[in-house]
Amino acid sequence: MRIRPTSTLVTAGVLALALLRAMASSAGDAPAAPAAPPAAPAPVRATPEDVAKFLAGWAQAEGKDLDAATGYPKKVRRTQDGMVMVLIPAGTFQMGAVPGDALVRDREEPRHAVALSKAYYMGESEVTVGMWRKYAAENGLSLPTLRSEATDAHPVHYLRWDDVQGYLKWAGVALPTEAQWERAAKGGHDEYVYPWGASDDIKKRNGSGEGDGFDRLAPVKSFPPNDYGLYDLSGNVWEWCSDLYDERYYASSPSRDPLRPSASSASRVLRGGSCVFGALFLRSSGRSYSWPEFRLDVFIGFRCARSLP
Ligand SMILES: [Ca+2]
Ligand SMILES: [Ca+2]
Repeated sequence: MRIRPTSTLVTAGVLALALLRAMASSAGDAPAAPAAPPAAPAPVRATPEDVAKFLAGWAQAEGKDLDAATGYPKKVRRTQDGMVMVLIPAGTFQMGAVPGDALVRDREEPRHAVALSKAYYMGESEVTVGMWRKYAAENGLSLPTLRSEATDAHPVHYLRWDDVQGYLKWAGVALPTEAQWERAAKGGHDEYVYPWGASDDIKKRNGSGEGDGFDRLAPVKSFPPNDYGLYDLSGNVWEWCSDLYDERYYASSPSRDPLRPSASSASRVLRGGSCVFGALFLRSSGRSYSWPEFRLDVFIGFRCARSLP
């Protein structure tokens, strides 16, 4: 809006008055802070017996390092498929697009604080073809149609959300919630747009194009992990989450342990982009979706999670 010269002094006077009022207000009654999620209760450190009971039948400790807060192993290895899982701490993080991110979409806003009340194990990589081959053999199932470059070390792909439910039961795990996925991708850095930092880097992920060394799928762990020790959150294959997708969910989602409830035949969240996508979906806050009963895209896979009790 253009301000006419005759009104400039009046406008300046009004602005000065507003400024003085704001200063008086901040010196006295502070403006209300945005609502923060309630503080998570302090975790009770588990006994060795608790840990053994939790892991029985699906995983064992990988190494001797225990998490100081919970008493659980920092890493476990799943019994059925051999996948290593990393313990992600409970706590609060900022979910949604990082301020100043030029690629932000409405579905990633508003950015909001989310408290995850329980630590959880997250697969260090996408589930591989070799792991799925074992699952299929033990359960009399056929493999999905695989791309020609796929070896046992590549991520399994061309999977419907419905396809992975049997695998999850077999391996004793779950899909991550969308919040668990994003916290894991950010690696403890709320200000990171990508799992490794502020800007895209072809040395850190398998996205579209050959510049990163792979025209299509790459074997899992071909790129460096993020600060939580997790690989390929950005790119390679899309990863299913447990939540029902809702473009406007962030405007009303609970601040603690959000999980958009499941309903049959409704779209489900996909995260992380794939080897045929560019920066928009390779970002940690990028959100997409598909329907549970369709094979919409060749490059859809998954990784698994499991929350502490
Ligand atoms: Ca690539
Ligand atoms: Ca991925």
